[in-house]
Amino acid sequence: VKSSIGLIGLAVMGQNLALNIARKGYKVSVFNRTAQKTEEFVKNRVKGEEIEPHYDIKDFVESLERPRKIILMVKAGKPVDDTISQLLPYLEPGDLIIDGGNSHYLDTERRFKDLTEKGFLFLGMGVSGGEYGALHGPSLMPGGSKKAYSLVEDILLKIAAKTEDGPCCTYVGERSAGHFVKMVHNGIEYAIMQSIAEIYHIMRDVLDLPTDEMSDIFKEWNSGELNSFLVEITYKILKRKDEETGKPMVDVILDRAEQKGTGKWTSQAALDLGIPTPSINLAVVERIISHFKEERTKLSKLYNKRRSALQKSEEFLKDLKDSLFFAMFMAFSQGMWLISEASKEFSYNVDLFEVLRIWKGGCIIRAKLIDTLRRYISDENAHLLESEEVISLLKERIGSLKNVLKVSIENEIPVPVLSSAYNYFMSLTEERLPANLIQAQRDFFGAHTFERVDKEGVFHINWEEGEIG
Ligand code: NBP
Repeated sequence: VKSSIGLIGLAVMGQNLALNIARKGYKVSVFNRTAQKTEEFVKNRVKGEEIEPHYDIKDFVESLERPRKIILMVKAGKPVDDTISQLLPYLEPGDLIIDGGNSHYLDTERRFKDLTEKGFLFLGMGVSGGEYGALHGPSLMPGGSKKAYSLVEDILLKIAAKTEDGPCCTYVGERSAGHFVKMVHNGIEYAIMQSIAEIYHIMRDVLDLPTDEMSDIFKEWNSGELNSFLVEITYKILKRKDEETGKPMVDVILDRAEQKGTGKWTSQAALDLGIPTPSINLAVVERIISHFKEERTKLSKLYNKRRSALQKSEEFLKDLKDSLFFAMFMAFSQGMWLISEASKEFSYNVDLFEVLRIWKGGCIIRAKLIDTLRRYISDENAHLLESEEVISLLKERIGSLKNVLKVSIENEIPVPVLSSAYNYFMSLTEERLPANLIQAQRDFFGAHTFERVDKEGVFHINWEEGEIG
């Protein structure tokens, strides 16, 4: 019997996705560049699931039902192109390749065009939820063509995470829309992680709280409006002790954060499209700064920080909680606005309401807040700031955020993402920004012209001539 689907790439994600698909009743053929990984996978993890290992790419392709459907879970970049080149000689027009890795959307755009011209079908599919999600139900963000999606829709809906609003999978949009949306998902993830980290920093270095107590606080927050996967793992992380030293695990982990590029790509895309995503940008920058551990250590001795311990109080804990809510909201606001703009610019035809629905389960940024966002999202209100409920939610919390920023500044704690949320909000809600002065400066040194507030037209004056004072 031929397999319903094939999967190439048996690292953590591929193994778990193959098991997930097989457990939903589909026969799966698998292949991996290094044969030993395939052998180990079959020996150690396949327990009765209908998974057929292959050690030759031609045999692998021939084991599949027509039209063939092949998921790639290989490392993003060149490995995807290499794997596609190896496959093509054995495929027939109408066969479908699905790239489930974190590919850059411009690579997906190129591959989509190339494969479509050759008569093949292609989906660029974002997969979120890490290894647990891949096995038990990820959030799936496939983009490409509706025709390609319809070939695998039944499988994808079955393996995706489920919420009361249905499976966390939908046809996201044309061509590279799926990978674009997955990239922004990760950008939002960066901003929320950094916001949580900044709150933790204040708890640790201003409130002087023991990690167990911080854990209890995050746990309590997770039972309310901040309920989310990232807050949940935070309280679990803070509870964990190092087996060797007995110290809290976070205290023995080096403060240097790595990245694989999706946050940076989100910022790059946002700058190219002209959409403000300062919280995402600064979350990327802060990971970069974290890398300079030696410099930070040296400089910290040259500039002693002024810190005065603040007594923990219910009021200040509420300020922290409300600030985190505010920052989380702004991360989504920036991300959704970016997706909306990309959808227009690249004719993706993305349904923002559906994107939020498939982020409700399975993925890293799943959060209770998404239900609120879904009530108000639209192309006209993609940044989500215009509904009455949101206006009062934000107005009620701005005082808390100001207080947290004040305490951070007084205690010389860096809070780039919390303050970016504040400044993004304050700039967007300011009728008259000082950009008139910038336009004057541009006209002064570069004759870039300016518009006037009192009449139509484009103007330029010779700034060196005429009256001064
Ligand atoms: P990796 O990203 O570590 O990729 C390892 C796989 O790529 C192995 O199967 C490896 O084969 C294969 N590969 C490489 Br490396 N170079 C290759 C080449 N030139 N030709 C063919 N195959 C090649 O695995 P992962 O962490 O499971 O992630 C898979 C994809 O899913 C990535 O794009 C990742 O960004 C994305 N993703 C990961 C997560 C996560 O939590 N890890 C979450 C969401 C998305 P080999 O065994 O022969 O070396």
